[in-house]
Amino acid sequence: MITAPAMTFREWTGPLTADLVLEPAKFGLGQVPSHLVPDATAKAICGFCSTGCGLKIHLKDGEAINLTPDPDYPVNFGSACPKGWEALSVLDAPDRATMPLLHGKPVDWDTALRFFCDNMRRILDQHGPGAAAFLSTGQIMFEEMALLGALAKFGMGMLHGDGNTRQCMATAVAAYKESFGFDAPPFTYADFEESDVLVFIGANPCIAHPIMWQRVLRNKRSPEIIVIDPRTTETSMAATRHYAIKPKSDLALLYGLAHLIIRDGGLDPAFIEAHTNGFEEFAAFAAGFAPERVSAETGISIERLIFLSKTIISGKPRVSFWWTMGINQGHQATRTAQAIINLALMTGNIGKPGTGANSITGQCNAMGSRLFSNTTNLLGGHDFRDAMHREKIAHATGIPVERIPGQPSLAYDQIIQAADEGTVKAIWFVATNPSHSWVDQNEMNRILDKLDFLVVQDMYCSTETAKRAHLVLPAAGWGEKEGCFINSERRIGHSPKVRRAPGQALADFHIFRLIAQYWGCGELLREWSSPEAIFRILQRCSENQPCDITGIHGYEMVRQSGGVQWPLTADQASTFQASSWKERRLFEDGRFFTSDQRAKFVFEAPEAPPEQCSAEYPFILMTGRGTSAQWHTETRTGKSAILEKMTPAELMLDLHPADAVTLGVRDGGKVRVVTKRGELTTKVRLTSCVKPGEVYLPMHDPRVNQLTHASFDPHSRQPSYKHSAVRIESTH
Ligand SMILES: Nc1nc2c(c(=O)[nH]1)N[C@H]1C(S)=C(S)[C@@H](COP(=O)(O)OP(=O)(O)OC[C@H]3O[C@@H](n4cnc5c(=O)[nH]c(N)nc54)[C@H](O)[C@@H]3O)O[C@H]1N2
Ligand SMILES: Nc1nc2c(c(=O)[nH]1)N[C@H]1C(S)=C(S)[C@@H](COP(=O)(O)OP(=O)(O)OC[C@H]3O[C@@H](n4cnc5c(=O)[nH]c(N)nc54)[C@H](O)[C@@H]3O)O[C@H]1N2
Ligand code: SF4
Ligand SMILES: [Mo]
Repeated sequence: MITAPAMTFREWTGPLTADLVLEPAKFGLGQVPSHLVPDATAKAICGFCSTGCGLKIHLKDGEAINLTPDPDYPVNFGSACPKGWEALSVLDAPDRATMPLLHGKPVDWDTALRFFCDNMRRILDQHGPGAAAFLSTGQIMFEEMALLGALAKFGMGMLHGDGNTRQCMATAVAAYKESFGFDAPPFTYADFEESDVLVFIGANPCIAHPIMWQRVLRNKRSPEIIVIDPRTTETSMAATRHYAIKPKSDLALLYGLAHLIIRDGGLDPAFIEAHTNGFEEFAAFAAGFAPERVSAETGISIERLIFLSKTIISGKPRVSFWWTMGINQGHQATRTAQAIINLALMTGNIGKPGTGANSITGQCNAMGSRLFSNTTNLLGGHDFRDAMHREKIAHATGIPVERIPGQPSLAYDQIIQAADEGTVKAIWFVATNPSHSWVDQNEMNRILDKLDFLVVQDMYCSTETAKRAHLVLPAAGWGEKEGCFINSERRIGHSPKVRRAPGQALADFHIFRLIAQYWGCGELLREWSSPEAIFRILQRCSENQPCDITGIHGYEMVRQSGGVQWPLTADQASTFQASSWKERRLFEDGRFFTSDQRAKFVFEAPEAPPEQCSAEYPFILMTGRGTSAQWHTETRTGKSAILEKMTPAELMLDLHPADAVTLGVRDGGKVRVVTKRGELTTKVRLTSCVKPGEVYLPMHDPRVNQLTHASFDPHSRQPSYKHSAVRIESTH
């Protein structure tokens, strides 16, 4: 039975997502304009979140006229969230970039490309390969990401490139690599349905992944659903238990649970013995996390801690752990993600239906970026520093090995720091809007304004970053170009071109090809001639890696089979049956990707977050998603009239009523939110969904990151967006 999650949220005053999921017609969605009748249907994958829903695009004379969710796609079975339903309408917006803009003035492509190449070449020639960088995205097709990475690094000779996935998935990548030996999220969405206990930690899928939440609602095992989140969220209201943890105390909680599981006999000794390393040391370390200490550090009572560990122990027998940005964005994020992995390993909850230590990805192609963006890793999850890997990739791509750099790029924050120091002089942003979304925004914008050359390649010319750019390259968006995405469960899906891009906007793929031509490295990338040709090159790059996809017979197989989860080796392909291979998880044989095939227990002592409350800044500000109708910096979702109706009219700070009394603030009143870095004025919503001393702002307002404190996990270099000290002042 499907129930409506948002409706259980009594204090929720916004639009009801669930209404739209269940009754789209009420909102005028999915209806064919009366003067048009579709003559064909194309199958696509949604280009917003990492759920990767299948959409049917209805065509008239080869052009899209509307869409409906695909009932046959093994991800969403006919449902879509508001963003998916509105994916076509956001393409028609008056601020679409239709011409290249040079210093804000329209120019033709020839002028733009010459200007791009002249400036990049001058900077690289004068200052060396580290002087220019690209920053890409989890939101274009992975064939395009790979072409960008190959063009910039192998063709143009740039050393540094990273992406917005640093803001998002870097922690999960670092955690999995060290614990499992490869960046390998093990789950499949069927695990939502096959679990007895689902533990969501720092994740709010009712808002951020609504169709994954629909999969949870299909679970027929009467599961215990546990949400660990400092706030009372839509997801926690729909769960069976909510643990309103003190912000950023997850590490203590997770070690405390390990302590209790060991104490109360909840281990799976056979699994630990056969498939892991380092448990003895971890057990000795966890002995220091007795419930008294953990209760004091997390704000959760000893009774509730014991209940939680008992629930995991008696998981009847399947327990799955799911995490997102509440974990990935933190000052000790990698160790926290690994503390979740440790719980799954010690209880043997991995590689079986309904189990796993499962990081949910964010953007439609975050997973594609992790494997194929050629930024942190060499194409296909390889290591730039490894000479054998460079040889292999040279062979697979036809690029001479001496053009492949022997060192990885700087991380995003290090590139920005280098720009501040003046060693990076040019940055090329593709499909990301960091003047809004990067942490400590005033500082970021100050540094961006110092650059000799700032290029933005985007669908819209009005983004905060595009407004600061010397050169804007107009890009086609989802639906206006073809290629593949990889969703959270490692499923590769294909998305076709179903309409023309406006004006002179071009697919990122074509922009990269043109730049290669103008730069003079077109011949080097000769084989990278179409998205599908690049797909074949990337298949070769994946050979013998955990993400081996050499068994896929081109786009046709991806389209016909409802997507293909990686890996699919040539051997596996001989037995591939689309019907019986709809859901696959990793580690069913207990063999991991480390050199001895054992998973590793990794741990470290918890430390206090770098920015603490003080008398001057007494509140903790958390940030994250607002509603299911809003996407990040709202360049796309802000353009739909329907989504606009589902979005609060203005920014609202969630504040506890007890704090409002002390501050003398009314519900709906205005306050100033002040940090050491900046301030903004906002309306207040009084709600006990936040605890006293804690406040929340959605990230979609362009001012919010003026407040956020820039601290970074040392292993993943992912920013911590969810812990800043603020002061609240009444404005009257
Ligand atoms: N509608 C919509 N959906 C989206 C997106 C969007 O912009 N809009 N973005 C997509 C992307 S790229 C991503 S990465 C995902 C993000 O998906 P989520 O991670 O689910 O979303 P967030 O709201 O950023 O954060 C999740 C929760 O972490 C909690 N949290 C904050 N601090 C802590 C803490 O210290 N500990 C714990 N345990 N929890 C904490 C917050 O209260 C919040 O409810 O969403 C994807 N889906
Ligand atoms: N305070 C706070 N800040 C956060 C977060 C948080 O929780 N709190 N979360 C962080 C996370 S997890 C993420 S992922 C980031 C997201 O941050 P951003 O990546 O900056 O967010 P988007 O708005 O998705 O930006 C994508 C840009 O690409 C453009 N675009 C879309 N499709 C295409 C295309 O096909 N081609 C081209 N060339 N352009 C295209 C869009 O118009 C948009 O300008 O934000 C981070 N920032
Ligand atoms: S849940 Fe994600 S993939 Fe599915 S329709 Fe919504 S935004 Fe698109
Ligand atoms: Mo993200």
